[in-house]
Amino acid sequence: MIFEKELETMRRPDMEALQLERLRWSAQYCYDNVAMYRKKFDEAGFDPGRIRTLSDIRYMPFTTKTDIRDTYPYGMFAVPLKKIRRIHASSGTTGKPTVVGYTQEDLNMWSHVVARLCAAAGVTDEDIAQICFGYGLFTGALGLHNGLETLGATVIPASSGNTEKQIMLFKDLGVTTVIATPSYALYMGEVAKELGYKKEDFRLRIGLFGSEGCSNEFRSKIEDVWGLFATDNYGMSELIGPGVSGECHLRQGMHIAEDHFYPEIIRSETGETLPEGEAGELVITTLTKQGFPVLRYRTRDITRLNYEPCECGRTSVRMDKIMGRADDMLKIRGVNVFPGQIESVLMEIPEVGNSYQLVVTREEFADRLEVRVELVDASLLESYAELERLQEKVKHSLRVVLGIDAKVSLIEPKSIERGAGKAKRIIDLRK
Ligand code: DLL
Repeated sequence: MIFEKELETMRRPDMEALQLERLRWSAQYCYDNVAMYRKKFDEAGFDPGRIRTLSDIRYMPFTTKTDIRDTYPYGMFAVPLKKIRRIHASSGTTGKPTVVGYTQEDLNMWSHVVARLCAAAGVTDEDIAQICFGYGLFTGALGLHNGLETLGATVIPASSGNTEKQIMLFKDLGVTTVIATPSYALYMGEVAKELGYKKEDFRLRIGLFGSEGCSNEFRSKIEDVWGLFATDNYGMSELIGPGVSGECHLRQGMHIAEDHFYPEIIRSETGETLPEGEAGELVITTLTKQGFPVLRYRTRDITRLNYEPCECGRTSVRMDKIMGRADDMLKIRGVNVFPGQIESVLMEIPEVGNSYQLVVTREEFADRLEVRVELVDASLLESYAELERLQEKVKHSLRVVLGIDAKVSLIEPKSIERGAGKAKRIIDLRK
């Protein structure tokens, strides 16, 4: 089902005309209402009134996480606090969180874009959706919650954690749609199996996953354990939360809600705009947001854009799965690798379990990587010869597929701590 046909199937010239009109509005609005933007524009000699074409955006200064930090907590809000209906925040790994605010119009838009993506994945008003993201400052839970209600689905706000109860609810309430991080979805599947459930005990048919990377191989494991169809969904708090982009039922890239979010791809090192199809850092400009608008926000996420209309009928530009964060890219003896590629290799090896960690250290100016990966079966640990054989197999696959040499440590099943939110897979000891 297409939720907002007119907008989702718009011809490219019409979409560009709409975007240009909105870009001009958004740039002027930020200049008039946020001191930080006014200062940046003035310093760069950028006059928002002179935007004539979409490509003029390249003259506009970037916005970064540092700008948000420097104006903590409300310095980038463009309306008086009285008009802010909701505040969310993302837990910064260091220091203060990133605080974002929504007006009523922003909340309405958010619900709409999320409803669209849920519909694109195949969710309907007949579905019963259990939200296993943590409710709270994180945008995932309330974002999906309101979007699914807007679509007309029945929403169960289970929140994250208490895994056995989640599984009981899936079964007893006839849940058809699950919303979680991929790592938590697979973990719940492992627990359900241990408790003796079979996938036929459940009515789950669709999983809307996101908020962290998930290789196709990892996704197949989730689909197998639950017997469902999974889509990938992307967003970030600074932009709105979930709802920026997501896969339709054909899963040929994530459709961007382009009428509200204007995407560009740049080369991180230089800031130059890259042509269509090239991989680089995703930069997003919000076109309609009022409470916390961002202009040319550097997401640090690496992807690629495809403007070909999709066979599903939607004409919106699609982005590839996130290949990694600009900050996460590992350079192992000259070879660039993203953690997601390592995941793909690991998940193809049957003896390897579902959890892994990448420990990065720097010795003598070179990054060194240790891949710690759980075994499926603890009995392997008893046979030294078997263990060594498997270790060599994992090492070999990493070398053949990615061209890197890593230290491989095989560890007991369930020895890596499981969480209900985003999995912590990279331990960077370089800093
Ligand atoms: O994770 C928003 C969200 C919630 C998206 C629920 C989808 C579903 P933050 O907590 O601000 O917001 O984290 C944003 O998470 O910059 C990416 O690095 C990563 N991320 C989000 N979605 C994906 C995805 C939410 N589908 C950061 N694949 C982003 C890979 C993702 N990484």
